[in-house]
Amino acid sequence: MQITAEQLKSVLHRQLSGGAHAAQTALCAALLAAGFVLTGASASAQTSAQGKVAQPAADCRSPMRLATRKSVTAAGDKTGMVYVPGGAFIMGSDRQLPEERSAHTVEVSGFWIDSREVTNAQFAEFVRATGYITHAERANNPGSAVFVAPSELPQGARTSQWWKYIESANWRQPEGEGSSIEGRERHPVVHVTYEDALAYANWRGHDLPTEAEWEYAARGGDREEIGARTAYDGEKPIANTWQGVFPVLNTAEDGFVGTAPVGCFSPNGYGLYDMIGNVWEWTSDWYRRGHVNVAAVNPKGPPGLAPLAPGSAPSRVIKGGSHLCAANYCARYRTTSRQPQEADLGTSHVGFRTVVRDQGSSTKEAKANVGK
Ligand SMILES: [Ca+2]
Repeated sequence: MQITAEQLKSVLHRQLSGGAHAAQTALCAALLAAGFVLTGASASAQTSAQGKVAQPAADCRSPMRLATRKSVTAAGDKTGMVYVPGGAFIMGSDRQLPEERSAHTVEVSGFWIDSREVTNAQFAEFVRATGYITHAERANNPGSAVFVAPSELPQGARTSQWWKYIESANWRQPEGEGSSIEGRERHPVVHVTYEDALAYANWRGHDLPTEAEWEYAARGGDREEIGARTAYDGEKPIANTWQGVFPVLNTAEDGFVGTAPVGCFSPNGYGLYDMIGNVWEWTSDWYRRGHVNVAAVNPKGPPGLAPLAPGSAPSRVIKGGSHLCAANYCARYRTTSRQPQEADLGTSHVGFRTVVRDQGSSTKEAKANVGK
């Protein structure tokens, strides 16, 4: 049976939900019969809709600015950061998912933010300098959550069907024992908890962004609710997300099955890469469902909250979506999207970037640094 790319896109555009399981099952059976390859923990490449092996974007493996960076050890060093001028914007959305409501006016002061997600190479430099041991590497509670594609389309949408807690998984070996980050030095570091991310940020003299700062930066200068950046320009992927049928079929039309090296897709209006897709990013806000509809200046989110589920840790807000977000599941690859993440749990699709609050930077300095 032949399935064309147009037919696949037609199905995806229906935004299949969990309630359309029969349709998903039929689609998967047809796609498998047509020669598609299922994703799997050991998969390194996928068969595309044309039957060819999907390859990363050609210019993405070449050395770029990161390779020529100075060593990042000086506290407050702004190498690799851009300045985002302060201003007001509409935070949240009344047109999307319930947790994004209510849209409200927020003003943020100017700040510096990493132009790219923190990489394995950068995190390794921090660990070498400090001897830091991440949550997932600690003897009292080792391990982290790893996405493992099921061999067939699961019933319902229970996350335990594709998330596996692997005791040997950590940032050094993202898929557990036997895996490594060799060749992934420029990929975003993953399996870092909030505490791990904050430790790295503090070592650089930086902080983690608030949700308001992150969302404002992700808009790239677009202050309104409508028109905020997403993962697609029409039908063309412009960020690393999941094309196909999550969690079993990853066609990788964007060139990447898992994480991508940072900076492989076009930057937003501030010169920031991968704000949408690749990995979710930690913010410092505690998670609550929805926004309070009150105008705010430099909001920091609610005070510490109770766990969302018994026995779990309180959750922070993560932003931007990841390589696992598909049209039929998650689909949170928008600037206003948000999700809770237990603060003490790392996963294979959550990373971070850092900020420096420097309200004294001049407009001239800001303009000079946009895109760097
Ligand atoms: Ca992808």
